[in-house]
Amino acid sequence: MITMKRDNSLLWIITIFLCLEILLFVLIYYFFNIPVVFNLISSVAVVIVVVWLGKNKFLRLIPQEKPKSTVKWAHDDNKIGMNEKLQNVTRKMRKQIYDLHNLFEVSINLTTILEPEQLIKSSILSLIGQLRTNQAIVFLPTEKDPSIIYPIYSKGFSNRHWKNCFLSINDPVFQKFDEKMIAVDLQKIEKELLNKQWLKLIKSGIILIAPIIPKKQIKGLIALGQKMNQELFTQSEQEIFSLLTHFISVAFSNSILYQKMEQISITDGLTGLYNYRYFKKRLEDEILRAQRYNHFLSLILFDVDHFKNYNDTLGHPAGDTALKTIARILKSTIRNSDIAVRYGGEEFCVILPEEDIKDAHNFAERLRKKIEAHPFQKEEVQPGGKFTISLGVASFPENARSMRALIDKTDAALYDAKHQGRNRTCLIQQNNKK
Ligand code: GH3
Ligand code: MG
Ligand code: MG
Repeated sequence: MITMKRDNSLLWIITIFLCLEILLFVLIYYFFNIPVVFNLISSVAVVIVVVWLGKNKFLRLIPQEKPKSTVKWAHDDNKIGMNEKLQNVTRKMRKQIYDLHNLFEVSINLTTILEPEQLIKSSILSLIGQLRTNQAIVFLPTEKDPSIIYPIYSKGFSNRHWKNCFLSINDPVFQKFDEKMIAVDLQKIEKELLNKQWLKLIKSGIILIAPIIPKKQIKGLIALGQKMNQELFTQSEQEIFSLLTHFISVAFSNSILYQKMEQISITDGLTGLYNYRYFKKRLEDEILRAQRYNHFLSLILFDVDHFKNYNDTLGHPAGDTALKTIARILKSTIRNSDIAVRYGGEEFCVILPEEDIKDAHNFAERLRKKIEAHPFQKEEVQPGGKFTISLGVASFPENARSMRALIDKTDAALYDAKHQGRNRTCLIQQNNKK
């Protein structure tokens, strides 16, 4: 501690000097009888003025350290210790603010990703960056069985660990994740891991695990390997991992919902085939692709024969069932690359990329025969006693060079099929003007 003190030394020198001067004058007067009264009075006056000025105005204030006693040193030591502690707390708080800021940014980024696969990849990268590890893996179920999860994407782990690896979400370990979803250190619960699959995970180097729980229901698992600096994960890092997994769970649930909505917007509700909106966009894309790569592309349009009669006789629900059956037969006939669409009402169409008119005609005939052969409910009510369809076929670039022209030509071919007696396939004629 530093205090301020007056410097009186100069004052004392002047005072002593003047006192000596007075003493000298007195001695001169005493021994030599020389009148020095005036000198004496003036000297006394000077002394008084100097002392007064020195006391009140002109003396410097100089800094001075307090005398050090042992008691005060101990006190200072305490203060230095406190300072260090405060600095440590400040450092920790700064790091936490930095981590929270990063977490906030990462969470915002993740919620903007609507494609589930892209989301999983970005999540893994975020985890690796935030928690300074170079190993992370995500387990998710397949569509078939939501209760079994498999490693679907990993970074930093050797793939050989994940051969035949799967976990059941009904495993008791998953009960450890309470509502707070705090991450679990696998090594700490090693004794409770009865399933061999968990031991595989430990062997592969997994340390922390946290569940993907979008709506209080476990949908998957995220696991982390060792930190880059080989140190243990701190409590706060485990909390960050839990928080991030929570964000990922919410973002994952949103992306699945978005995917479903997107699917619904392009799907026909009754038959599950693509709808007209998707058809238009997809045909446009396929024609562009066929143009770019010089490929064929065929289009088939078909319509149920005398469907009004079927509906009127057997009722609308029976008609709906028949439409669903057509869709099922159609799906079982197309290749993966073909696009089956409910064009509207009882009309359907199929886009056949890279198929020429001959292949498309073969496909159409195969489909027509399948429908004709299928025992539709009470089909004897139909004229001719059979439930049948008529089909029109046209091809790009043979019959049409634009999307609109291709649709018109296919429609014209279907019109021909109806007019030639139904239950048949017609190709567009080069000279067909309809
Ligand atoms: P054509 O052989 O000339 O095609 O005769 P059609 O009776 O099939 O033709 P029309 O256009 O006269 O009748 C189509 C019928 O399809 C009328 C309509 O009630 C029925 N329909 C359209 N959409 C649906 C649907 O979603 N469900 C059911 N049950 N019927 C539908
Ligand atoms: Mg029709
Ligand atoms: Mg019809």
